[in-house]
Amino acid sequence: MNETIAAISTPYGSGGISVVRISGDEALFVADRIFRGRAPLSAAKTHTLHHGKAVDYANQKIIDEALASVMRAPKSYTGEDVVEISVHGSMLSADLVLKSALGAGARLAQPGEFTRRAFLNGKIDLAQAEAVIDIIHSKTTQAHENAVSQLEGHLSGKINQIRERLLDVAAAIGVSADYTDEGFDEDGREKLYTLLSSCFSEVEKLLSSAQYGMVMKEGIVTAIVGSPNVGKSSLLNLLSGAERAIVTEIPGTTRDVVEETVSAGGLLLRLADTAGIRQTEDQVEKIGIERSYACIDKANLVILVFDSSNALSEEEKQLLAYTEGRTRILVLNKTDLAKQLDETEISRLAGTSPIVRICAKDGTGMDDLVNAVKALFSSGGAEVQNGELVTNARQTQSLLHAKEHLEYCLETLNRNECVDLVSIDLNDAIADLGEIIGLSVTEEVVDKIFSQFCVGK
Ligand SMILES: Nc1nc2c(ncn2[C@@H]2O[C@H](COP(=O)(O)OP(=O)(O)OP(=O)(O)O)[C@@H](O)[C@H]2O)c(=O)[nH]1
Ligand SMILES: [Mg+2]
Repeated sequence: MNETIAAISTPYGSGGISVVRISGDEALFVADRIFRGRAPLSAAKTHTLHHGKAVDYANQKIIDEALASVMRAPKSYTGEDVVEISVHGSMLSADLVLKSALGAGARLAQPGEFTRRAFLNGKIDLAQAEAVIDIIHSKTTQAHENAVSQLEGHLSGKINQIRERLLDVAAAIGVSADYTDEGFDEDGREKLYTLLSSCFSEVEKLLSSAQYGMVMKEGIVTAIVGSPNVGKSSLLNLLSGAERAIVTEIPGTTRDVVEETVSAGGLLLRLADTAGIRQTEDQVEKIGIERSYACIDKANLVILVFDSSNALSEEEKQLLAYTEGRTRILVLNKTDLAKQLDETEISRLAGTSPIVRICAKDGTGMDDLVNAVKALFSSGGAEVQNGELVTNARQTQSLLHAKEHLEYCLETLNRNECVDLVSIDLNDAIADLGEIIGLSVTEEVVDKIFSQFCVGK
């Protein structure tokens, strides 16, 4: 733990600057051996910047012009003494500075080791460490905003708040078991029940945000399906702003699944344009249609496209039946042409699914489509405040366990059983919430989380 570590913290390649980060008890000592400035860095005040030269420790040859920033423990990213040496954005300069630091007594940092030290030194909790990964990997403004807010501790604060209320309840039960024979009276039990059920609903609320949180971060897997020639590929091209898929007036143009990821209305759509569904004897088209169904089956969202200049076909009715109960949007395309589609019938078959009219030829109605997607996927997020959105599978799992244990607590109270019996499940729920912020996690879990980081972070 106290070994001094070093790594290149900027991406591999050429750029404006490259940064070599050094952290640990000996960071200033190592830095002094490889950096020549006006005065030794070990004499520098914390949070100061120094101009000088990075040198090769082995032969004292100048590597590059450099700036060194000094951040002393505990007010640094890792909580230890940290020196960051910036050189010109050349991979060679950065590599040489790193080698020099390793020669001068540092050891190469493992992936995520700087952030891991921040966690072990109590600078951030585990949910905040996960927010750091999310910031690095975020692909939409919304995911980014939520991750930043999580790093500030909003989710952790919420979890802590619930956990502390549960700890109070556990303490009250403990006291009653120690000092009284008869335990809680009717009034006391009722208070206990109210307290526990309010914690239960808080956990439930966080969980209800998780489904939305996950699609917000990972993207919405979206299948564009329908009969041949209705304009599925045209829609894909329009959404992606590029001629991604081949569009022709020949029905059955698309055979393979064409995938594209686009950002729309702050959400990430993982689009799959598929082969038009119809009866066919063509071997290749048949395989394509099988793949269309496979896409529907694994999608979070199905966009069913219809040609409004054609009447509804039997196959389209079957497709509507096949996708019933799925999160779907019905898109009526080609609104520039004379209408043949019976809209009363389609409204009836749509059930609660939204219907959007578009013209893929000129882009009319695209805002309505994006708004329909947003309306379907933002509701879970509306329940909680920004930064309290759960976007992580591990955290979701712990919340699920906490919810289960709290449910058992409430059942025990309902059965009028001895209050002592509540303790076991209550303590489990407290531990589950602790897992989220890293209070009760195994080394294995910690390893797994930090292995997702890159070297230098
Ligand atoms: N008038 C009009 N034509 C359109 C519109 N959208 C698409 N088309 C035309 O309809 C034809 C089929 O479009 P595609 O996007 O290839 O349709 P598809 O559903 O992908 O067809 P398959 O891949 O064969 O299943 C092309 O000639 C398009 O130019 C529209 O809004 N209005
Ligand atoms: Mg197509």
